[in-house]
Amino acid sequence: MERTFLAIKPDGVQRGLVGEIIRRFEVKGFTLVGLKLIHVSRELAERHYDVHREKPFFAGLVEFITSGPVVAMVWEGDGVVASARKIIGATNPLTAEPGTLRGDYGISIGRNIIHGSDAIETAQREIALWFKEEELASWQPCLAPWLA
Ligand code: FUP
Repeated sequence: MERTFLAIKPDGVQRGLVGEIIRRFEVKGFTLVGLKLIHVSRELAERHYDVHREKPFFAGLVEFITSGPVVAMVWEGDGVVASARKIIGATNPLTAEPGTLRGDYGISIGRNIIHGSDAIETAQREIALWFKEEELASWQPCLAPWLA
C-alpha cells in the first residue's frame, strides 16, 4: 500500500492548525499509520532537506524547521503521495489555489505550514528517516457496508 510522509511545520503547530490538517486527510479517506510531535534536531532537518543544501534559503529553512515542535505523520492509501500534494497546494502559498492547505492558510513561502513528500521514492526515504518501523501501525479502516 502506498504511503507518504507529511510534517506540519512549526508555523502550522503554533497557529493551531493541527486538527484541521489531520481532518482534511481523514475525511478524504486516507489512513493515518504514524504520528508524533517532535522538536526536530538540526541533524534531522539537514538530512531531510539535503537536496536543498546548496540553495540560498537552506540555512533559514533549517532554522525554521528546528524552531518549534513539528507534527510528523505517515498516511497510507491509493495514490496518497500525489493526492496529498494536491491537498497541500503549491510551494508558494500566494500562488497555491484556494481550497488547498497552503492556499487557505499561508502567505509566505518560508512559512508554508506543511511538508509533503513529492514522489513515492522520496516518501520511502523520508518515512525511513523520520520513523522507526515499530512506530508505524498498519491497520484497515472498518468501513460500514453501505460505504464499502
Ligand atoms: P515543497 O516540496 O512544495 O515543500 O517545496 P520544495 O521542496 O521546493 O521546498 C522545500 C521548502 O523550502 C519549502 F517548503 C519552503 C522552502 N523554500 C524557501 O524558503 N524558498 C524558496 O524559494 C523555495 C523553497
